[in-house]
Amino acid sequence: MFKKILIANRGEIAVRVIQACRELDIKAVAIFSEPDKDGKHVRLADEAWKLEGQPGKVYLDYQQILEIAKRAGAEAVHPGYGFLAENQDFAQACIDHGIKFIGPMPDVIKRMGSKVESRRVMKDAGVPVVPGTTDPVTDPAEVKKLGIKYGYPLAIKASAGGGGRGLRVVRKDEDVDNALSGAQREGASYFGSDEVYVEKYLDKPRHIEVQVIGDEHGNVVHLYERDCSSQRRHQKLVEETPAAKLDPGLKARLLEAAVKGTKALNYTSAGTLEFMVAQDEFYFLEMNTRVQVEHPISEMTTGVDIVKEQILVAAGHPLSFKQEEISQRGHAIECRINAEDVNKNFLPNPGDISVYVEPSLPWVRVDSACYSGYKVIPFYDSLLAKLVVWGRTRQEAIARTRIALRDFKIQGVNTTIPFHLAIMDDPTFQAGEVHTSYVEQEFMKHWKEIAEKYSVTKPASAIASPAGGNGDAAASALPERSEARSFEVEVNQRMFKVAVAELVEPGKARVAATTSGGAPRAAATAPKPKRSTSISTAKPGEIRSTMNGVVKDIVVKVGDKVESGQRVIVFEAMKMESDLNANKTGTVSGIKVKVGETVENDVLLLTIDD
Ligand code: MV4
Repeated sequence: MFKKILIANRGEIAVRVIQACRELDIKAVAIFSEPDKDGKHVRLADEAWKLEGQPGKVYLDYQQILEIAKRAGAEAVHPGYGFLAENQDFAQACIDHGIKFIGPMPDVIKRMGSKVESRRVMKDAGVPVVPGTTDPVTDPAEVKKLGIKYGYPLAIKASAGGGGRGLRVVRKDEDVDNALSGAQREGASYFGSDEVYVEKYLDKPRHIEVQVIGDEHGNVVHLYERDCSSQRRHQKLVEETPAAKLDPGLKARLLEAAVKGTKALNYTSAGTLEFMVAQDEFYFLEMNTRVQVEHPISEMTTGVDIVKEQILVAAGHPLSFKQEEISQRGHAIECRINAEDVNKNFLPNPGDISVYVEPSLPWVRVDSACYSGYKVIPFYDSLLAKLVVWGRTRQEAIARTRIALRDFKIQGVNTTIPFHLAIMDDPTFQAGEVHTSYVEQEFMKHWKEIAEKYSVTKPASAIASPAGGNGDAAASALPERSEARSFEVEVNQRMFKVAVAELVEPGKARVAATTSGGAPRAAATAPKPKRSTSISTAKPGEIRSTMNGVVKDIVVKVGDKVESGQRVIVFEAMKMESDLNANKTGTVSGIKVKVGETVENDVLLLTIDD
C-alpha cells in the first residue's frame, strides 16, 4: 500500500481524498495556490506545498506538481475531478515519473475523451448509442441525408465536446449549414478540434448515469445509477439515487450495458457512464474517467467508499466486493450548494463567508472545504458544499433535505440554498418527472413569483447549546438571534472558526457557536500554542466564563490598566486551559472570583471600566 499520496486538487474533493488517505493510514500531501493557503485541505493534510504561479492556472501546472510529488516522496497522485483528472498527458507523465496515477490508463482517458471514439467503442460492445454517425461529418449534404434517414430534429455535436458546448440542434434543412459550421467553430475554439458528428436529437431526455469501478484483475462492478436531470445549462444542481420511476427492466438493461461497456475498455478505477433515457429507451452519451462530484450519493446507498476503492485498486488490490454483494438501500439526494445568486440567474458571487454553520442532523453528510471566514475567490468553481441526505424512501430523503437546507447557515455570499428549498417543494420534482430541460425551461420561469418564499437572507445566527453541550453542537435549527460575528479560536491545538451571536437579552450573550472544522493547524504555520483563546461575548467591560470550569489563574489585580485582547484570566474546562482576554481597554475595577474557584457558564468574573 502507498505510504504517501499527493492530492492534485483543492476544495472539497481534496478534503474528501485526504479523509480516505487517513482511513488507509496514508500520508496526504496537499498542494495549494496562494489564495488557498488557508484552505481546509491544507490544514487537514500531513504536509502542504505551495504552487508558484497564477492562481487560476497552477492546479494545471503538472510539471510543477510532479516535481513536488517527487520531492515529497509521494508514490501516487489522486487528481480528484476537474483540473488534471481527465488529462491523458498528465496521467502519462505520472507513469513516466514512476508515480501511480489514481485513475484509468492514459489511453483509456484519451479514447473516452473523444465522443466519436467512445460512441464507436460502446456501439461495438453492444451498448445502445443514440442513432447517428460514428464517423465525423463535414458535408452539409450528408447531414440533410441523415435528416431524412432519422427524421429531424438532429443533434450536431463536437467530437471533443462536452457539457453542452459544441452542441447544435437542427430542426430543418435550412438550419443545417449554420448549425454545422457553428458546432465546428465551437469545437475548434473550446476543444481544439472541429470534428463533429450527428445524432438523432432526443427531446426532453432524463440524464441517468451509472457508477462503475474496475480493478487491475479484470473485475468490473457497478454501483447502480444516479439521476442527474435537475441541472441548468449543463451544470448539475441536484443528483439522486435511485432514479425515480425508472422501469425495472430498463434499469437492469442499463446497468448491464454499463458493465459491458466498461469491461470492453479493460477499465480500471472509478468511472461513470452517462446515458440519456427517453421514450423508455436508454442511449450512451459519454464516459467520465474520474470520480465525480456526486459520488457521495452512491456511497450512501451502497456503503462503498469509492475514493478508498480507487486508492486500493491503484495499489493493485482487487475490488473489495463482488457485484452480488452490492445492493441499493434507501434513497440519497445531493444538493450542490454553490456561491451563486439564484435571483441573478445563478450569477457566481465571490465574497467572504462570515458565518458558516453546517446542519448537524442524523442521515446528513456535508462534503465541503468551507468555514466561517472562508474567502470564496473567483479563480475556482463556485461549489461551496455538497449536502447529501439519506432516507429509507425518496419522500423521507426529500423531507430531511428540506430540514437540512433550513439548518444550513451561510452568511456573506448568496447561495443556491433557496433554489434547493424550492425544487424540493416542486410537484414535478416530487413526482420524479424532471428531465434535462425542466429546470431551465420550466421551473425557473416561475422563480420570481416564489423567490421571496424561499429567501434565506435573514442574518444567520448560531447559538450553541449552553455549557455542557458538546463541542460539535453546531447551532442549527435554533431560534434566530442578533447578527452573528465570527472568530477563530484554537482549542486543543485544533482550529475552530466560531460564529457568535448575542442573545436578544443584552449582556446575556452566553456561548460561542461552533462550526464544522476542528482541523489541525497546518504544519506550515506557527508552532502550536499551548492553550486556546476563548472570547467572552459579554458586554464590553464584563469578563464572563464561557463554559463551566475552574479559575486557574488571575493575572491582573484591581486598578491594573489593561488593553483589549490582553489576557486577564486563565480558565480551565474540558481538560483544556483557555485564556480569557479583556474585551475592552480600561482599568480593572472588580474581581468577583478567586483562583481555584469552580464557576458555571456565563458567570461574571471580572469588570473593566474606562
Ligand atoms: C443530446 C441531447 C438530446 N439528443 N444528444 C448535452 C451536453 C452533452 N452531455 C450531451 N447533451 C445532450 N445531448 C441527443 N442526441 C440532449 C443533451 C442535453 C443534455 C444531456 C444530458 C444532460 C443534460 C442535458 C442538457 C441539455 C441537453
